[in-house]
Order: sequence, then C-alpha cells, then structure tokens
Amino acid sequence: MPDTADWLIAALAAEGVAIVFGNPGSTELPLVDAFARQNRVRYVLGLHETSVMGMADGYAQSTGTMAVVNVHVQPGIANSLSGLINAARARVPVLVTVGQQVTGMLNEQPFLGGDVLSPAAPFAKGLWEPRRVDDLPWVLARAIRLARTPPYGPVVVSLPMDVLVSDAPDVAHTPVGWGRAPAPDAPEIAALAARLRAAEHPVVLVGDGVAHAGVARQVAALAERLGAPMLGEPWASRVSVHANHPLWSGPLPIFGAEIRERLGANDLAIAIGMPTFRLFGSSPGPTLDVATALVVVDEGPPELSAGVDPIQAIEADLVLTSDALVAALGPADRRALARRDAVVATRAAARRAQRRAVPVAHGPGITPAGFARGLAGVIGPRDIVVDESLTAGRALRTLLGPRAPGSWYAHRGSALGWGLPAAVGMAIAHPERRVVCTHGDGSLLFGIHALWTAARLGVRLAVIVADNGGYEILRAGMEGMTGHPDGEWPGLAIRDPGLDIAQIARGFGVPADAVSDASELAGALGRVMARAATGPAVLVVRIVGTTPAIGYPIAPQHHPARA
Ligand SMILES: Cc1ncc(C[n+]2csc(CCOP(=O)(O)OP(=O)(O)O)c2C)c(N)n1
Ligand SMILES: [Mg+2]
Repeated sequence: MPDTADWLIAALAAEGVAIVFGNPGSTELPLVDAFARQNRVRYVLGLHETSVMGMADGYAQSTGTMAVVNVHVQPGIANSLSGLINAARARVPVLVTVGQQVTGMLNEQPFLGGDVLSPAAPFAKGLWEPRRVDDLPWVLARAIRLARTPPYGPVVVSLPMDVLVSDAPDVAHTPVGWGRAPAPDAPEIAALAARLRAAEHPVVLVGDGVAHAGVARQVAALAERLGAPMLGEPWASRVSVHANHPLWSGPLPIFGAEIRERLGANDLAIAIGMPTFRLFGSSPGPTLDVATALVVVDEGPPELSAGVDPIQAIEADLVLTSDALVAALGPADRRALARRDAVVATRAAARRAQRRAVPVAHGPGITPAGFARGLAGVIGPRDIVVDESLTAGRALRTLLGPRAPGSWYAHRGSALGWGLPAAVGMAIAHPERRVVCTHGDGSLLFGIHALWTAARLGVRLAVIVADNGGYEILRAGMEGMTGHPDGEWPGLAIRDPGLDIAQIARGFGVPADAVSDASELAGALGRVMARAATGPAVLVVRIVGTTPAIGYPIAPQHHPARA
C-alpha cells in the first residue's frame, strides 16, 4: 500500500513537477525512500539550503514553472530564508516543503521539531502544517494554487513525519493549474487610455512583471502608440522588453531624488508590473515631482513607497489589460509620431555615448571595465547570462548590447548567494543552452555549494568570478559615505589569507583556472567557454583597480561623517 510520501510525489508529478531540489535530514528519509521507488520526479541534492533555494529559483524563473524544494526542520528553513527573501522579491513561485517531528511530540520541544512556519512568515504568501493526513490534499492544493496566482511567490508546507508515513490519502490529487488576476474593467481602461492620449510627455515604466506575464510585445506596442520612452524599473532582474527596441531607454535609477529628476519632464508615467518604487535608500524630497502623475498597472495591490500616490491603479491580468489598452489607444497620432522620432534620436546617441564611456584598459592588470569588455567578447546571444558580479560587471550590460527576454537574469533580492545556484538551476532546466554566470568573489562564497551539484549533473555552465579581493561595493560605499578613497576598515577585504577560488572550485569537482594578466584574458575566457560546452567550468579573473564611490543609502547630508 503506497504511503503518503508516494502520494505526495505522485501529486507533484500530476502538477507537472519534474524536479524537487532538496537537502534531507532524518525527517525526510521516508520521502527520500519514496523518490527511489519512482522515476517521474527527480530529486536534486544541494549541499546547503542557500544553494537548494537558488537552484529552485533559477529553474522556476527560466522555465516559467513552479519549483519545489524540500528542507529539513527548523535548521533547514532557517538556512532557506535568504532564498525565500530573493524568491519573494522576484515573485518566483516556489513550494517549500519542510520536514517536521511527529505531531504528538511537538509540545515537548523535541530534537527534530519546532515551529518551522513562523521564521518564513515574512516572506511566504502562505504557510501550512497539516496535522492529519486528510488535511494534506487540500493544503497542497491551496499552497500550489496560491504560489501560482499572481503576483507569484513562495509558499511553505510543513510535513510532519507521522503524516508522511501514514497510508496515502484516498483521494488522488487533481492538478490545480495557475491562477489569474481578474480582467480589467472596461471603464477603467477607457479612462486610462484617455489620460494617456491627453498626456504631453508620457513615459512607460516597465517592471519584471512584464516578463513574468509575457507581455513585452503589448507593452512595446503601447509605447509605440504613445511615442513614449520605455524605462526599466530599478533593480530589474529580467529582460522585460528587448533592449534593441528603439524606444528602450534603460533602467530607472535607485534613489528617489534621481527618479524625480529622470522623470521630471514627463507629465504622466504608467508603471506596469513593478513596485513604485523599490529604492536603495533615502534621499531628500519626494520621489515624483507634483507635475509627474503616476498610473500603476499590476496583477496585485500596488506596492507603493512613501509619498507615491497614483492617480489611477488597475489591479488586473496584465495580458488582458495591455491588450485592451493597446486596442483602446488606437494607432499613433501625429503628436505621438513626433515624440517617437525625438526619443529614438536621443536614445541612439545616448547608447553610443554610454558604450564609449566604458574606459579602455591600459597596463597588465585586468580592470573592472577590462573584465566586462572581455566577457562581452565571448558571450553569445543564445547564452543565458546570470549576473551577480556587482561592481566588476557594472558595464557588462551596456557592452553586451540588447539581450532578448530569457537571456539575462540579475539578482533582484538583497540576499547574496543567488547567482551561482540560480545559474545551476537554469543550466539544469536548459541543457540545450550554455549558461554563463558572472559573479563577485564575495557573493560567490554564499552559494558556492551549488558547484557540486553542477559537477554532479555535468551541466553546461561557465562561471566567471571577478576576484577583487573582497567587498568592493562596500568599499566604494564607504568612500561615498566618508569621502575617503583609501581608508582602512575592518570587514571589507578578503585578504590575509586571500581566497584560492580556483582551488575551492576544483575541490567541488569543477575544473578551474585563474587569470591576472590582461593580455591573457581573451584566451582564458575562450577556454572556459569551450569547456562549458560539455560541463561546468570556472575562471577566476583577478581584478585590479577600484570602482567610483557610490551613494550611501542615507543621503550624505543626513550622515554625521559627512555633515
Ligand atoms: C546574505 C547577505 N550578506 C551580506 C550582504 C551585504 N553585502 C552586499 S554586497 C556585499 C559584497 C559583495 O562582494 P562581491 O560579490 O565580491 O562583489 P564586489 O562588491 O567586490 O563587486 C555584501 C557583503 C548581503 N547583501 N547579503
Ligand atoms: Mg569582490
């Protein structure tokens, strides 16, 4: 007679789940045993929960499916929290199952039990602990449906051991499919179309939600009919609209004061599929000038920051809403065509200037710009790029030029250690494509365990590590905060001893090289890319030179060190 663990795996298979990413403990042994009894759902082991969560995140983001994770009791969920933060921020549907002690023992504070839900509560859309086997079917159905209802996000289900080893529920799981946001109201669409038509200088703000909903074409059509520039949200992690679109004008900045300035000439901004606005920190004054009206369109309640007050908010399905808006707007009028020509001309010139502004390296060392230039020379349009390279890769996006949706992913959450595991998850999902992961040395260490899974599965993955000996972004932030370019601070450098990342990678079973001479960079990059055609490979690039000072999350005039 199959037990509940078999039932659970069959239920996941019925939902189209092909892989469970996990790290087991004794509470998970019945499940691990059940995995061995079937071949519909694969168990992929990660050696730390940061890797498990990151792999699931990358897998889900790049396939547009829900990922499933299994971790071990309180320590497992505790180690998963950084991944939950990242998944929640990036609106990734992930079902996290977590082992639990026998329910009857929970009040005794036993070794393997405790509250596994509360730690995840700030990040999960919903959390459940079925205490009777009869509760598992409806809990699972509700959890999966909620994760897959926009805005997507992680959900958590605790799996007590006594439930897991019970006889299976006598109902088979019926797939719950995907939820959709409601259709927009026709009068709302008409009112918005009228507003957009009346605007003198409209601008379209494009969030990651556009990529999630697959409405790049409609959003570009909207911008074309308005003759309006398209700007990406701050901290975008996806290519929402193909960046070679002539109206694409790059991302918004990350401070409110900068956004106000950037949108200062626009009397109407329409923000689609994004928070308005997720800021890096505080800056003086409001985020939008009174002359810039805002309209928000998203699949859930608008995520507004302080003082941002939209004149209209539509909470509805993005496909239906953008289709309806394009239809309601009709073809571009003369004013829109004139605006379009002006935007196209300034954008083309700005793009050329941006590329020219990336410094050309001189001397034997590899500078951040040299690193980015080298990479841009070897990354192809079909490669999937996963970027957590922070300062060293800053120019990469500009130099790479336009990327198609699904070929560039960046870190959206704030918890380091997403990039490498996410890249491994994407490489598992897309064996037909090469994945290129660009990473900082400091951030790499947070998710380093994923290298083992990459080696174990032999995925086609090139990991290029910018080794600048520490946390350069924090040093640049310290320079911005204190005005001192070369002070000595504790906690910002990884030196004495430095890391031998190539050696660490080899320890995980991944071939690795290091390069420090600019004249050897192109050759070394060529070799790691060639190696990645058949399995994972690492190249450590030693970086010289610093990056310019960056803004501190509290504007300098509020900080005593600069006052
Ligand atoms: C889990 C977690 N811990 C700490 C931080 C703070 N933090 C942000 S950036 C950073 C350093 C990143 O260093 P590296 O990846 O080497 O990039 P670099 O700044 O050198 O370009 C740190 C420690 C964080 N964001 N997440
Ligand atoms: Mg670094």
